[in-house]
Amino acid sequence: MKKILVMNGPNLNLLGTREPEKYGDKTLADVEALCSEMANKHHYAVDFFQSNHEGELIEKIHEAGKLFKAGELKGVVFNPGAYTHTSIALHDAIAGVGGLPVIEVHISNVYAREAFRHQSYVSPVAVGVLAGFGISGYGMAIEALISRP
Ligand code: CA2
Repeated sequence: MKKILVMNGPNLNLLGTREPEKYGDKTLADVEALCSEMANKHHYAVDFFQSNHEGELIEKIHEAGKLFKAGELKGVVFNPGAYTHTSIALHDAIAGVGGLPVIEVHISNVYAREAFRHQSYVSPVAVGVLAGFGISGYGMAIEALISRP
């Protein structure tokens, strides 16, 4: 079965434990279950990965690039957390693997928050961006990825 990689960056392992007013009360395990259900419905499998380390996220993108080229991966749904707003290295990793479709997801509407969250280094190398739909955004991103030719 072809795969979709769902990646989450720093602090998203804390989902559902604090700040429910910003990020809701669902946990990362709930996000994984939602993603698997959505993907399985369309006969795709999900590889789910979270890291608090920029280098590990970069290495996972490199690995995803290889799997995409081999025809084993449809693409990536990626919530880069705060690295969205800081990481030229993640931008370069996505650009560097060439052609890997990445959909950027944010649980909160980053454009309705602090100005420093309005800049994304990932958006210019993403095929699309979803923000502000809570964890449902992950499901929407999976459907968007699958509907791509
Ligand atoms: O809205 C999003 O999904 C964000 O990517 C979440 C990041 C934030 O830095 C981005 O600007 C927007 C923060 C993730 C931290 O998640 C926590 C969840 C619960 C409790 C504490 C942190």
